[in-house]
Amino acid sequence: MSTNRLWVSFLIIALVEGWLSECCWNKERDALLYLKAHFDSPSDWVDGSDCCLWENVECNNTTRRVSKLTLSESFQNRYLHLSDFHVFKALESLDLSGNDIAGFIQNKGNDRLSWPSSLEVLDLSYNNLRNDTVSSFSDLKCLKQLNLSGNMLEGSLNISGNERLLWPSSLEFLDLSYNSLRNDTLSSFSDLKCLKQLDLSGNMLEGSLNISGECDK
Ligand SMILES: *[C@@H]1O[C@H](CO)[C@@H](O)[C@H](O)[C@H]1NC(C)=O
Ligand SMILES: *[C@@H]1O[C@H](CO)[C@@H](O)[C@H](O)[C@H]1NC(C)=O
Ligand SMILES: *[C@@H]1O[C@H](CO)[C@@H](O)[C@H](O)[C@H]1NC(C)=O
Ligand SMILES: *[C@@H]1O[C@H](CO)[C@@H](O)[C@H](O)[C@H]1NC(C)=O
Ligand SMILES: *[C@@H]1O[C@H](CO)[C@@H](O)[C@H](O)[C@H]1NC(C)=O
Ligand SMILES: *[C@@H]1O[C@H](CO)[C@@H](O)[C@H](O)[C@H]1NC(C)=O
Ligand SMILES: CC(=O)N[C@H]1CO[C@H](CO)[C@@H](O)[C@@H]1O
Repeated sequence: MSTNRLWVSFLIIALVEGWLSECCWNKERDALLYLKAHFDSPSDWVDGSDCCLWENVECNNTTRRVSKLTLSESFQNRYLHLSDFHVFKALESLDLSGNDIAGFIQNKGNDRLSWPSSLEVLDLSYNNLRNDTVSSFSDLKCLKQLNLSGNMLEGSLNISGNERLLWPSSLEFLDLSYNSLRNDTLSSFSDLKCLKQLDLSGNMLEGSLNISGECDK
């Protein structure tokens, strides 16, 4: 009798602590449900279920934290609140392509625009981003792939006055195709020591493009 009672108490505690259910983190599920209000998210995003099993969500098998999120062609607003993504501390890959996003907003209290610092792959292709949004990527120390193809980046990407544009130095793949960049953008790539692939097709590059320095690395 008392053994049974002990066993039942153990079961209850185990369930409450989540030991027996391999579930995703509550905080991350709540954040996904919050995002659902702004994106046309898949219908299997429902409260109470394991968000690691949801469509367009992938988790790390060990930590059960969200590691990959696809929210393409589904955003309903023009401006994205970056703070909505802060809870995803282990997010490595984020696909926000084709969403008509015009810019990013940080909630009050933070003066800088910041993405989850764990990001390695960020796809923002086919949005309406202008060149002043590019500075928000400079703090991403792990970013390897950045896709900004098909946006409204123009000119030299010179952010404000003399401020020099800093791309994350970890970048390996940078896609800037189908924007309106001029050839003086090229000087901003000189610090990219890990760059393996750069796509500048469909821009307004003209004149003599002396990029021998980039290729020698
Ligand atoms: C899962 O997370 C652990 C701990 O952060 C990490 O060591 C591991 O590389 C991750 N696995 C994958 C497949 O990313
Ligand atoms: C996680 O585990 C599932 C099932 O075992 C497997 O299909 C998937 O590839 C694993 N994911 C990662 C990132 O290792
Ligand atoms: C960037 O996105 C475009 C369109 O979504 C795609 O065609 C292209 O292959 C992507 N580039 C990279 C480097 O993944
Ligand atoms: C950025 O703009 C400033 C002032 O307009 C100019 O002096 C500087 O050369 C520009 N830098 C680049 C890399 O184009
Ligand atoms: C960019 O294009 C202009 C106009 O054709 C040319 O004068 C200039 O030398 C070019 N700059 C570079 C860095 O190639
Ligand atoms: C390209 O730039 C390098 C370094 O600035 C210079 O040594 C080289 O002569 C230039 N090549 C051409 C074709 O202008
Ligand atoms: C230096 C540069 O190219 N700046 C441009 C950034 O984008 C704004 C708005 O599109 C342009 O007015 C600037 O000329």
